[in-house]
Amino acid sequence: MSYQTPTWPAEFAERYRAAGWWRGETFGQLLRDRAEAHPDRIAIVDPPRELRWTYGELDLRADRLAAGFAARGIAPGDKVVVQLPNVAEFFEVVFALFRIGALPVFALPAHRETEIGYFCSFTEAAAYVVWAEDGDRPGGRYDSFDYRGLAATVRDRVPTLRHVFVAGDGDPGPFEPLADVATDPVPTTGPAPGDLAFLQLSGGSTGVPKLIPRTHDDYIYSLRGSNEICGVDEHSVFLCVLPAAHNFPLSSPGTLGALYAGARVVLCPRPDPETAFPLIERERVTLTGLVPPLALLWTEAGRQTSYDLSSLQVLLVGGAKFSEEAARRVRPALGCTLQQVFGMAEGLVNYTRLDDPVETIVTTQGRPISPDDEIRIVDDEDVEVPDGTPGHLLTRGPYTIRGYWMAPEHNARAFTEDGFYRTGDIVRRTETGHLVVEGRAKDQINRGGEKIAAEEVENHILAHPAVHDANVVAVPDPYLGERTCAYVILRADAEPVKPVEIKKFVRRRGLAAYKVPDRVEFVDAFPQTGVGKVSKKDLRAAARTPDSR
Ligand code: AMP
Ligand code: DBH
Repeated sequence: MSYQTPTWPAEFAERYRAAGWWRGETFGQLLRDRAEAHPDRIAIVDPPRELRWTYGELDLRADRLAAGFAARGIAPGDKVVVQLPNVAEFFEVVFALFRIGALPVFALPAHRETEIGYFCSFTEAAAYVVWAEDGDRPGGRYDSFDYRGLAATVRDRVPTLRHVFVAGDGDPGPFEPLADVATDPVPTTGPAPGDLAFLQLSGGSTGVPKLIPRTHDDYIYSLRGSNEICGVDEHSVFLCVLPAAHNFPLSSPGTLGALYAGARVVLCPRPDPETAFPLIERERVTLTGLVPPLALLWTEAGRQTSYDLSSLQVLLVGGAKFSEEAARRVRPALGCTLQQVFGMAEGLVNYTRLDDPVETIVTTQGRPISPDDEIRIVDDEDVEVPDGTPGHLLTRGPYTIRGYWMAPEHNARAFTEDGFYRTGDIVRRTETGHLVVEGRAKDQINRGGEKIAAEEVENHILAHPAVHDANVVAVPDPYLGERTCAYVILRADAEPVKPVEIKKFVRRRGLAAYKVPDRVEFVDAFPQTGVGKVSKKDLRAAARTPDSR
């Protein structure tokens, strides 16, 4: 482990500090400051459980849990994989870890043995936090998946994992209930503003997901910048609809932006309008963020709802390209301003501005948060192209990482020598400096905002004994934007298999369900490029016309 993950060179760090972007704040301290300034203001609302935690209560809970974690040997720099649904404990846990200087690794509820096992072993995680609810309660509020079973499998596979903590009122099984961990607070020094705060996940384009190291200073700047652009202040009420651990609802401006502003966070247990609309009415929600497929669903439902959505001022839509037609429908249906957001967990976040002309709001994905976000749009030879011409988006700036965590080979490809991140997105810049996402150069499928690395899924399909070769590509889909199609060549001597068996096989390997191919097609050969490489471009074209094979 002698590799040092690249970070900002000293002259950049100095510049970002001098400009006032990095202000020497930490998450642990910012919660303390808010709690001291307004202890009785509501910070977190967890509606299904009727929890309403004030800033004072969240602060105290974070302190008590931090003390309990520390007593169990969780130390500064330790990694803790956190896999929780949209529940109040998510914030108690991550702020406790922030206070210690231990690093949450933000897993999604959809992740399974393959992903969680990898996060735990690759980061040598000290602990893993999961959710269990009382199974007798009708309807199960989140998902019915048994995370304790997953935890048992992972613990057997990863000997370094010392603790599993179970949040929620379900039977913790052989593990320790999170509720038993908290104890009397002990003073701690806490991390420095330039220290890592957590590891975020990348959708990625490689065989295994990449981890994204974010510091207190850089991430908090992105929150402050986002709040200003999205109009978040202490009167705001943010509804967290997407999985809380995802970078978009976490930081754009997200739950952490809302807490930074001293605002209120309302946790939505499920993303459907039937769950969300009553909460918007009851809690007077002012802003929320959705991926495009949900935004379509909400605008459809919003047209004829009897719920009062008049408090909603801003709907952020991002994670995948939002079509112009769908974008035009937002205000008529929901009565709020659309704000497009084109962001990435690696850093750079672009927003349309609330006062941009409607045409800009519906036809672009916004412009960067910071005057110090450097944008380069280049051709295949890394030569800059003129405005209006699509090219590869490269970026560098005060909240964009200089390298993935412990990934030397990948970093050499994903970053230029002078530290620009190669986003893998194809964009063009308009005269107004807004970016329009035109496509993608990375080998990834964007399934309604859920990113899938083709190579990762291909590797799992290749493990099937009947499979000779596999290629996974995106197919256009009217609802999700894209779905996945796996083209598979079977071994000549293989027993016949059905497409559904390939899907089941991938699922059984313990992969998040959204990565299981939507469609599997058997072919005799793959189309090739001039130099004899598999042409994914031709495969994508073939996938558009299902009877072309
Ligand atoms: P990740 O790097 O996994 O955090 O995923 C970020 C990627 O999501 C970006 O690089 C884009 O490919 C995609 N993305 C996010 N927001 C948008 C958007 N508004 N329009 C198009 N693509 C988006
Ligand atoms: O897709 C993303 O990763 C994303 C989208 C919008 C993101 O990370 C963000 C805003 O911060």
